[in-house]
Amino acid sequence: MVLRPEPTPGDTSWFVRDRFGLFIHWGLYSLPARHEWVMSRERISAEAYRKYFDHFDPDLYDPDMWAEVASKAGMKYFVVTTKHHEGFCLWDSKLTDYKAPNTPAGRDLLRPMVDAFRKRGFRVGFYHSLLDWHHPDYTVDQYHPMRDNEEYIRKDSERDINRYVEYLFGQVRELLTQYGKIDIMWFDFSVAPSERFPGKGKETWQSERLIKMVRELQPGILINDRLQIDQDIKTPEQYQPREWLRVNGKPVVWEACHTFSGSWGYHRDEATWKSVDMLIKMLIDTVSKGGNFLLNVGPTGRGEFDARALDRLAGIGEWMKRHSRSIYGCTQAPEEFVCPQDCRYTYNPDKNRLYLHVFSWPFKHIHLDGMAGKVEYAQLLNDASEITFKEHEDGTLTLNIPVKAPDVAVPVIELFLR
Ligand code: H79
Repeated sequence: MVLRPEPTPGDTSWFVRDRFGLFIHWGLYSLPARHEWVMSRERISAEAYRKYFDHFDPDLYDPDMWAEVASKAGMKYFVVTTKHHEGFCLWDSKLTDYKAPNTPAGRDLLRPMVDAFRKRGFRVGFYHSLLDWHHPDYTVDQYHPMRDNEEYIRKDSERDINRYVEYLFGQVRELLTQYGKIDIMWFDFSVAPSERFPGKGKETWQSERLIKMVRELQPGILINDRLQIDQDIKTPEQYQPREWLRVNGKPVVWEACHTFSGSWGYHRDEATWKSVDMLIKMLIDTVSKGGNFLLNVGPTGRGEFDARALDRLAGIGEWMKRHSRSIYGCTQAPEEFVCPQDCRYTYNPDKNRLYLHVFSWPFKHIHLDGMAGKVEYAQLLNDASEITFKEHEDGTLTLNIPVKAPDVAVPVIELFLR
């Protein structure tokens, strides 16, 4: 029996088929180029941060190229930071001056991106920060850049977080009414209370009312879990769950989000870049547990994907070109199929095919316990070359594999089940 996630209010049918998306973190923090949390980490005041606003000039921005690169990597949807915690808006919001059109960029940067990705068949997702370190009514909490500034904290008594929340509602309304059909609304995040400061969660954000508004404006939309009320998607961040994510014991729709290098925003000097091989294995591992994979790129302040990102995306695309069949429309294999060592199974329930991903290529044979009599035909997915097999009385099916592994990042054997 194939596991199915619990139904949710939104339409997840496309989401669990497409499996692979692009996250984009682009904002003023691409100029300091040392993590999107730079304002908080370095306790930078809104005034001191202003220099990035004044110098934001992405003259090489080419969203058509972004969409092309993502499409070639095999991605099917994208989620872009309309506003990150720093408060800067990529679109032409009528509710603030702190927006791309007022920087040297001089225009709405969101619309051409949405158009370019849609043109290539992408579903559209908006990331929107609940935190806002620029808004004058946003009160201090444990992450706020001014959390050590007593004078700033004292003025909290003059701040009215409800005025900020009104702004939040107004901006979400703009985003969901001016850019056509939006498929995902990705809110980030609810703040836990600390010793010194109260938290901000579903009461502060008025999450119930916000969700209601989002659903009225965009029926069918998917909403993530960070408003402190679970909706359509659980979103583990930079970590791989050991098994299909469950809530109250039941499997749910989930999406792992990951970076190339630990930073979401463009980070010039970050050295911990994952290899193409590792990223492909993370994608496979996620789908083998019934999840989606949302992989992030942080474009530069000039508006480009840097060479390291392009290299990884091209490498993933090279693999996806021949192996996407083991990703799209696939999910965790039914429990009866016991996965051999160093491998991952994915399963396409419509086609009744099982995909054996071999993370470490063994010598000559792979033994599949209990599979005798269940396989009609087997082949390597990269070149459709037959894999012969022998069935044993104890129920084992032994695949005869070449000594030399196929020259692909992760070889996949496609098993056509009876
Ligand atoms: O937008 C991306 C992150 O900026 C945001 N969510 C993704 C999608 C996010 N990352 N972490 N958090 C939200 C929660 C807070 C984590 C923290 Fe830290 C750990 C804050 C301080 C320590 C990591 C290191 C982030 C800043 C410094």
